Amino acid sequence: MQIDILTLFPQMFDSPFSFGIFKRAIEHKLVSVNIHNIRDYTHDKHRTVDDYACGGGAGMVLKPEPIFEAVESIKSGISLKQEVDVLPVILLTPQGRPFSQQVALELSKHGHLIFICGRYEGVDERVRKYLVTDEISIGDYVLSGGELAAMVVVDAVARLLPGVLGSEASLVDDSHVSGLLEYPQYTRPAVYREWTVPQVLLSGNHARIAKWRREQAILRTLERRPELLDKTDLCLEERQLVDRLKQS
Ligand code: 6GU
Repeated sequence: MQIDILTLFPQMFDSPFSFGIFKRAIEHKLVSVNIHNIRDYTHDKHRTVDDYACGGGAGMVLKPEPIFEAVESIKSGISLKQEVDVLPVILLTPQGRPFSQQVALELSKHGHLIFICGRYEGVDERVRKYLVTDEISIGDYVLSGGELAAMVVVDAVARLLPGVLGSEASLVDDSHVSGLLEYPQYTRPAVYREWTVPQVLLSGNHARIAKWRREQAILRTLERRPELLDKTDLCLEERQLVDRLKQS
C-alpha cells in the first residue's frame, strides 16, 4: 500500500513509522509512506499556506492552491486513470465521520491512500467540496491539527495489511475486531506475588480455554462497553448469558 500524507509539519512524522511492526512493514515493502510538506507547493516568496477568513473572524484558513497542487502532483505520478478514480483523498478533521475498526478495514482494501492534515481554524471549503473524497475524525475532542489523527489512522490500517503482523491469527482476537473487547491475557510466572493465573489457562484443554476466553470477552464488554454488544454476533447461548449477567 502507498500512503501519501500532506502536512505543514513533516517532522512530526519522523518517528512514528520508525519502530516495531511499522518499521518492518516498510522494510519489507508492504507499505510505503511519503510525507509531503504543503509549503513546498506554494509559489510566493513567503511560502504562504494560510490566509484570513473571508467574511472576517478570528483565525487563519488553509489556502486551497497548495493543497490542490500537492494532491494533483501525487496523482500525476499514477499512470492508470482507473487507479486515480478510486484513490481516497482523506481530510483529517473533527467534523469527519467517526473512525473505527470497520473504517480501518475498509481503508485497508485500497492500494493507495492520500491524507490531508488540517491545521489552524480550518481548510478552505473548496478543498472539501472538490478535492477530498472522505473526511475522518478520530474522536469527539479537538486536536491542534490532523497530524496525530493521521498517525492513528495509518497505524490502524497498516496493521491490517497482509503480512504486516507476524501471525494473522492475532488479528481476530483483537478488541473491536469481533465486536467484543479482548479477553484478559496472562504470561508466566503462574504465581506472581501470590496472584495466580486462572487455572483453566494452565489446563492445556484448548476447548475449555477458548470457551473461557469468549466468556471473559463478553463479560468485559458488558462491564465496560455494553453498547457494543448490540452490534456483536453472539450465538443464542451467548445472548442468554448476556441477559442473565444483565439481570444479576
Ligand atoms: Cl482528524 N483532527 C483534529 N484537528 N482534531 C480531531 C480529529 C482530527 N479527530 C478528533 N479530533
